[in-house]
Amino acid sequence: MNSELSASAAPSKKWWPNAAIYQVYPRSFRDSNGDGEGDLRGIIEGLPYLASLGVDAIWLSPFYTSPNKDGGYDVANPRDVDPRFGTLADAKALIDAAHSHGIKFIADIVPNHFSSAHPWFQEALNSPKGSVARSRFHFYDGRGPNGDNPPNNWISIFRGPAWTRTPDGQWYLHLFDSSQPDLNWSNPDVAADFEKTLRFWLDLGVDGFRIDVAHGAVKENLLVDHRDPERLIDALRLDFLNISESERAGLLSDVPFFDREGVHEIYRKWRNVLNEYPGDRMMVAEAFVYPSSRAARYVRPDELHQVFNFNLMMLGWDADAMRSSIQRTLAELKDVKAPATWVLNNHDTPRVVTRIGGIDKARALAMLIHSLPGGIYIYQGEELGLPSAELPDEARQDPAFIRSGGTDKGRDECRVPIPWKTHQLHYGFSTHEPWLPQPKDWDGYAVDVATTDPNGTYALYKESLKLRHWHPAFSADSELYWLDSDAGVMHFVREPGLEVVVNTTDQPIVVESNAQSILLQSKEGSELDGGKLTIAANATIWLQR
Ligand code: ISL
Repeated sequence: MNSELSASAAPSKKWWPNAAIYQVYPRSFRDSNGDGEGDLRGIIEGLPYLASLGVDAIWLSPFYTSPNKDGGYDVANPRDVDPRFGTLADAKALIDAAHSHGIKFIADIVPNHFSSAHPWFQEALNSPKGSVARSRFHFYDGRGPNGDNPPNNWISIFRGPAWTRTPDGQWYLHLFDSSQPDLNWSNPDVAADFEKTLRFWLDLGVDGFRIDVAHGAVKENLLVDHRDPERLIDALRLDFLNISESERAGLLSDVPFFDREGVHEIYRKWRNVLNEYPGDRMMVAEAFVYPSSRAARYVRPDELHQVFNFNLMMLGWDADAMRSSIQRTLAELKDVKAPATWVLNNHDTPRVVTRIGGIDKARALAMLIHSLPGGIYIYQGEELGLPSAELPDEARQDPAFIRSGGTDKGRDECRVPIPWKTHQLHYGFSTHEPWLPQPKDWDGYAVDVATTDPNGTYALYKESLKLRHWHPAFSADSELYWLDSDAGVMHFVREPGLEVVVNTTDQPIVVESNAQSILLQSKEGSELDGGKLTIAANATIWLQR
């Protein structure tokens, strides 16, 4: 038997190490005022649903003042609410309402860039070269005759040049859309402003922050060309499969705008700010860095609390690959004594059902990650078994689609508004045409059906989250032991008392097991009899030992 300690630290009463955190994409969750876009009051209306599902916390993608060129990740005022989502009073009401349901609240914070509509950027445009106002961003003269060429050859993550020229001839850097100028963290105004933002939301009662592009705030070699900027962007995409592991490794081993040493200084300071506050506040980093051992550096004891682990999102339904990925993640995080996180999809990626190839595999995969040591993230609609939506190009709004000239379809397909009610206009999401069209065949996924179907994906998630709360095997210090298993199978134990078997093959498989009973299964059809477990094809089963 191969023993492996869980990545979790010592026994802990903290709320977040094992939490199930539900990501709300506010624009698409629920619309309370009939304008076709979700809003904060709509989320308040949806809280009983989330409480009944059993989530521990919600994380909201940005709802701050924004021209909304990149779904609110273009922030024009990080300390106010965009009118499309409501008011600051609504935000306070939502935080309080979540707390009254026993649900924690995590806000999103975007340190890599502001919106070009932010007063600082407007001031920079109206200030001379070399001014303090310009030094809050990355303004440089261009190269070549008259400075007509950008300062370097970097490509934006949404494609097209990473530099845009201003009327006086200087260029500014934007790793994302041209409406998202990158901030210059070597200007002390930037750090001071973000500290103000952290305190603003902490004072309002948030329990933590999700940090957008946490690995990007600090840049190096800003005036040096990259050897292959187009391919570098391919390598950075989570869903880009047309690249070999060795090519990806070569390109990602040194990205001049990501994972620079200076970012850690920022998060050590932020940690000190959070430590000043009462209660158990936390931060989770979106830090997609390579190799994955680098991610552990973001959760050293004096830095952030969690880092998203996107590794399983890049793997197919392959038992060996998933097992090694899980083992590697747990080992890497054990060194820094931070709990693992497990993520199957988010607002930037295809939905898991679509990516992995069907609902059976998606349910089995969910039960696999729900059984691992650490915290889980659930993206809204995942619990309904929603697939990615098909969309006509005219409907697409993602800057990744627009800037790539349509070669990149963008991320709108996973952002389509949630269906709440069967056979109702816009599935009860809104009384108005939703901002992205919903597919015609989503009646079967609607919340009202899902919550009454005992065999549905919602029921599976609800039962799994319930077990995670009461079964002692899910405590933070529970160990995980791998058992020997046949090809295509993962078999492990978490003490005390939980045995997990995953069958990734298309055939039922017989596995030896001395378990006493079946706790939960992703699919009907498994049987436990006289030391033998017959597990259905493409299924995960939890057993009581
Ligand atoms: O989705 C991607 C490419 O199309 C990723 O590379 C993604 O841009 C990257 O993970 C950073 O994502 C975050 O920051 C972006 C924002 O568009 C994403 O929605 C957000 O999750 C810029 O703020």
